[in-house]
Amino acid sequence: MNGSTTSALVSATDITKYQRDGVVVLRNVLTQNVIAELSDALAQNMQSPGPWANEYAANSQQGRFFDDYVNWSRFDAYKTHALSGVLPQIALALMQKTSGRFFHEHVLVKESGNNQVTPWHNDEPYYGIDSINNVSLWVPLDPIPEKIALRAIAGSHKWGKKFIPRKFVDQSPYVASASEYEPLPDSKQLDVADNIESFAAMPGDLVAFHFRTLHSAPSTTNYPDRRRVVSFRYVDSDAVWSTRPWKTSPPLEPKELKPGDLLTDERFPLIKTL
Ligand SMILES: O=C(O)CCC(=O)C(=O)O
Repeated sequence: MNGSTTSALVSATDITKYQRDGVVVLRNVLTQNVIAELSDALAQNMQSPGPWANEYAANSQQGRFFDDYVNWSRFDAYKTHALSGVLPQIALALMQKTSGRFFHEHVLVKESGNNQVTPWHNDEPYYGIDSINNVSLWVPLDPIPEKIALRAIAGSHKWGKKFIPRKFVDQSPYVASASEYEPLPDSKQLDVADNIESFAAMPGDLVAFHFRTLHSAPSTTNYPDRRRVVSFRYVDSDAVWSTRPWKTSPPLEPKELKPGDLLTDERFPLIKTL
């Protein structure tokens, strides 16, 4: 059997929407207990950043934009909720698979008064893996009103284009040109693209999006609170190790893996339907 069954968490309509649009919001799928555990882990993570943590705030006059990733083996709550409970089951249901792998978690914290827009981008060109069937589960730990909501261009995962990634710190492209890749369209053009969906959300909700789906998020310049998010990223069992014409993000070492190898490596734990 290929597909997993639908559940109270993910309806057939959600799965159809995800596969058609490459993005869907799921409401009230995480308990406040899970949110509290992830919030504690994130606080510890900010106290003890990993080697690949970043601060994107341009100067000390504004709130932080902190991000970090691949810390799940250091913080139990990340690991527990990445590998058991509802998140892997939601990922498998959306991918319509009975097994897959956890890729990594990524935390993104914008404090009040941060002027950094998360630029329009899709995630696939940053990653050192190739995967057709995958999903990121963007889990907000704070209320996300419309003015700071994640935006996504529905259907962009099927555009069949490979975009040169942008640096979050200044929105510049990683490289001027690269074979098979093209520059991202201008942000102002994407801001008015057809099919933009915007996801105001509450803790307990999540936004699921495909690695090829273009997405962005506003700054918190005039927003009075912080905005904490953990994105949990999953792939199906067909995902393979790959290279890019630039340093990948996260900058994982190949170790034993060669391009084209399945991700049979303890860094990418297996997930299965219950
Ligand atoms: O939360 C954000 O600002 C962006 C999130 C994002 O780019 C991601 O999770 O891939």
